[in-house]
Order: sequence, then structure tokens, then C-alpha cells
Amino acid sequence: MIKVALAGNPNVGKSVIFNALTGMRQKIGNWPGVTVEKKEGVCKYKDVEFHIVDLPGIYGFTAHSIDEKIARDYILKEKPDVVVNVVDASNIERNLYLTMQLIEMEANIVIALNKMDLAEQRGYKIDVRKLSRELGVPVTPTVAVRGEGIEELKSAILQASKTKRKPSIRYSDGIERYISLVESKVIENSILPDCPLRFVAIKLLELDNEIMKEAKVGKEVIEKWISLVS
Ligand SMILES: Nc1nc2c(ncn2[C@@H]2O[C@H](COP(=O)(O)OP(=O)(O)OP(=O)(O)O)[C@@H](O)[C@H]2O)c(=O)[nH]1
Ligand SMILES: [Mg+2]
Repeated sequence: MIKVALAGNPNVGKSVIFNALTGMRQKIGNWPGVTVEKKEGVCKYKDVEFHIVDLPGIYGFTAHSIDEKIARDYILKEKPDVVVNVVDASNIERNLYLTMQLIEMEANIVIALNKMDLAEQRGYKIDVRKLSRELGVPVTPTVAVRGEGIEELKSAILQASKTKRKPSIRYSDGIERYISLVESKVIENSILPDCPLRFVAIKLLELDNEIMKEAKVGKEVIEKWISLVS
């Protein structure tokens, strides 16, 4: 069985893709302790069972809202084998912000580049291969409302579950120096050892309140670390 999560901005077509993948084989409940709906379903492809969870639509993982916290905790703690990042091709720039964060979280992602019909209507020409190469992530174009690209997406999910890749984005040398320094402090102090090191370091550098709280590290401490970078 492969654990798959669908993640993406609100209104990008996650639920349509979820339905196309799972058909009638789904269960609707709530996330523990909150009234946010949790949809789970099963999809069988080439004799492999995918257990799929439709995460709430979000713009980021700052965990300011309950939806962001649910999605973040699911990805970091439940560690799905594959995260299908549904991206709205007609609004690609805004959507890719979440993609960057998923990459930083070391999620094994596959992009479903959905609403390709709308992108075309708007005259956008997206070089799918180049996008995939630049991000280091497989990209499958889809028009979920017409069921287009769903079989290819299943195949990409299965493929990704086998390779278990961890894409990563390299920033400029200056920023990378800060990331390395904070990473060394995170290791030294055994901060959030169950979370991806680079993700924790980047979030601390961003002074992300939620992560600072969980890590029990204050702003002053981080500023002191930063001052050590020459
Ligand atoms: N044109 C077009 N519309 C689509 C496509 N996929 C989904 N939609 C439409 O986009 C809207 C949002 O789809 P949903 O599946 O509800 O989106 P979602 O990501 O689950 O939204 P939230 O759960 O609110 O985050 C619906 O009106 C869909 O019919 C597509 O490929 N092309
Ligand atoms: Mg939905």
C-alpha cells in the first residue's frame, strides 16, 4: 500500500482529482479534534493500492490557520510516500510558492499541473519538461474535469513511490551560509529531530512562530546564531 496525500492551494481541483482517482471508494470524516472535513479514499493501479488523503486547500505552511496546521502535520508526521501537489496551471506563479515549501519539507512530490484547458484559453504556453527539470519534480498535465491525465498521474505516483526522491532547491551562496549555520545549531541542540533538518533551519531563519514555539527557540537565540555568520 502506498500512502498518498493531495496538497495544493484552495480551488485548484484537488477534490475533482481525488474523486477521479478514488471513484466511489471513499470515506468522509473529520480530522482529529476539529471540524475540518477529512476525505480518504483508495485507488488501485497495476495491483498496487494507493491510500489517498485529500488535504485542506492552503497557500503556505506557516500553520497560522487550522487548515495549514493539518496539512503541515500530516506531511511532516504521517510522512506520506508521495505528495501530489495539485497546481493550477492558469495561476502558476502563485501556486509554486506552496511547491517550494513542499520541496523544503522534503516531501516526495509529483505535480499534477491541472486546469491546463484554462491555461490554454488564456494563451499561456507552459514548457512542462522545463518546469519539471528546473524543480527536479515529475510534472503531469491534467484537465481533471474531463478526466484527462489521470492515468498518467497514477503512473507518476507509482513511479515516484519507487524512487523516493527528495528534491531540493539551492539558494544563493549567501543564504546557503545562513542555512548551514542554523542547521548545525539545530543538530547541536537536537531540535525537532523528527522533522527535515533543512526545513526546520529555513523556518527558524524565517522566524516562523509555530516552528519557534515547537522548537522552544526564541527570536533572540536565532538572531545570536545569525550574527555568527561572517
Ligand atoms: N476548467 C477547469 N476547471 C476545473 C478543473 N479541475 C477542477 N476544476 C474546477 O475548479 C473548481 C474547484 O475544484 P475543486 O476540486 O473543488 O478544488 P479544490 O482544490 O478541492 O478546492 P478546495 O477544497 O476548496 O481547496 C471546480 O469548479 C471544478 O469544477 C480543470 O481541469 N479545468
Ligand atoms: Mg476540495
